[in-house]
Amino acid sequence: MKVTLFAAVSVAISGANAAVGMWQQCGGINYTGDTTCVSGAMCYKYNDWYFQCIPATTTTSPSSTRSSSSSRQSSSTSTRSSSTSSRSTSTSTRTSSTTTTSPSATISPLHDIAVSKGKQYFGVAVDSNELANATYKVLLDDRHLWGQMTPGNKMKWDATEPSRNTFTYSDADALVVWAQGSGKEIRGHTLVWHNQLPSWLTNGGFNNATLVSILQNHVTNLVTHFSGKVKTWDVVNEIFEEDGSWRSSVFYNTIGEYFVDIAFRAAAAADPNVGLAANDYNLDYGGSKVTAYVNLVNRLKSRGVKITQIGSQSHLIVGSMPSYSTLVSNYNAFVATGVDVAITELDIRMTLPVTDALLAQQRKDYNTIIRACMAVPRCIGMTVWAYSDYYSWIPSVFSGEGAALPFDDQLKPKPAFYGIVDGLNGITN
Ligand SMILES: *[C@@H]1O[C@H](CO)[C@@H](O)[C@H](O)[C@H]1NC(C)=O
Ligand SMILES: *[C@@H]1O[C@H](CO)[C@@H](O)[C@H](O)[C@H]1NC(C)=O
Ligand SMILES: CC(=O)N[C@H]1CO[C@H](CO)[C@@H](O)[C@@H]1O
Repeated sequence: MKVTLFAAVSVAISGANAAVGMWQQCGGINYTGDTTCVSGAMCYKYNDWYFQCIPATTTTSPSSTRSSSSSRQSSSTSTRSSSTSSRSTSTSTRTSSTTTTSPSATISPLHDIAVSKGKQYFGVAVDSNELANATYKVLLDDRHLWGQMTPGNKMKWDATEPSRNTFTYSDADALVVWAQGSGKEIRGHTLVWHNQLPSWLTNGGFNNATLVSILQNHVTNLVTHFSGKVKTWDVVNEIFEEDGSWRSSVFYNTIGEYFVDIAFRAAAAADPNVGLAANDYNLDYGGSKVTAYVNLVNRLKSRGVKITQIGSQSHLIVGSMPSYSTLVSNYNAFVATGVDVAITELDIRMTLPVTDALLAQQRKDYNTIIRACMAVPRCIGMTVWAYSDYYSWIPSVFSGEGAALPFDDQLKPKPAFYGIVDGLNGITN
């Protein structure tokens, strides 16, 4: 997709009769409302069709790059915000009214921008139920927005080997077929994790030799099945505690730390071309957990075990972010061991209810981590853990928290989305 750069942007600083609230629309073709923002805000032109009140103190350069758009951001936005229950109706209206352009043409193409700046992809986690939602799928299908997908659950052990040596791939295969059809590379997630294991495995009481063969069989089966389709596997997931010690799991408790070597070796043998990652959360703040992974990579390499990437999940909290320099230094610590790094499960949650101040902070926080990845050449890509708050895992796991993703539950881009766009373009919010 062609990305048109706006050299000049209309900016109207708020006056005494300010009327439009922060983050609300203040201009654009077909927009008929007030064009003056509340005090402290300025009316910022995202494209010909959509101007929004953003903090006047923002350091965003007015010359920031935006994707060109020629469709109906203003009309679709107002339609969308009008009613929750009419979502599907408004979407079909929107779709049918934009016969000459993609329905998502007003949304900056994150993947295309990331690639144009030297990254491999900008991606999104997906689950089977989301593919059944035609409304959600419109943006999900967009290969310019998302060029990579990670299955949220369907490649995990409980989904793929529900009873011993019986492998079920139909759900995962459907996700793979869809991803390939919509121009997305695939991250396999995940071969070995202490959670979402079938009970035959956790309660089996297997001795070391038997569990080693079960582990090898599982890894070999999955990697072989998806060979040529999965680009990189999360071979192990969340194997360390916060203090860098080994996490208790059926694998560690029975086999010892060599379960990691065994899994990586089996994966490499099954597909010599696939990328092999260790993935974890809370790698954003530095400290013992980062050191544990740096040491792990060095140990694996010293034993001749192939590992190509550290995945930093980055499930983060609005206003509690690591600094830009901490993020960059963590990524560089991984890269120094000879592996790539990727941001694999990004979301930045807030304590509900949503406020303008939290949305503004969330924009800055997304912007910070995206800029950090952009600053490290071997930070190869970024993946959000679903794109809309409607499908976020956060509210079900963190009581009273949510709104963690760049689109709201009506699929309207939030300030965070524009923070990502700016971050990809190296612009500080
Ligand atoms: C589909 O997704 C939209 C927005 O994410 C949501 O409003 C709608 O309720 C979903 N539909 C179903 C059937 O889940
Ligand atoms: C289990 O077996 C593996 C493979 O032979 C070995 O590397 C590991 O040390 C053994 N673990 C224990 C606890 O004996
Ligand atoms: C609903 C509406 O007013 N649509 C108009 C939006 O702007 C275009 C281009 O100026 C017009 O052609 C539409 O009629």
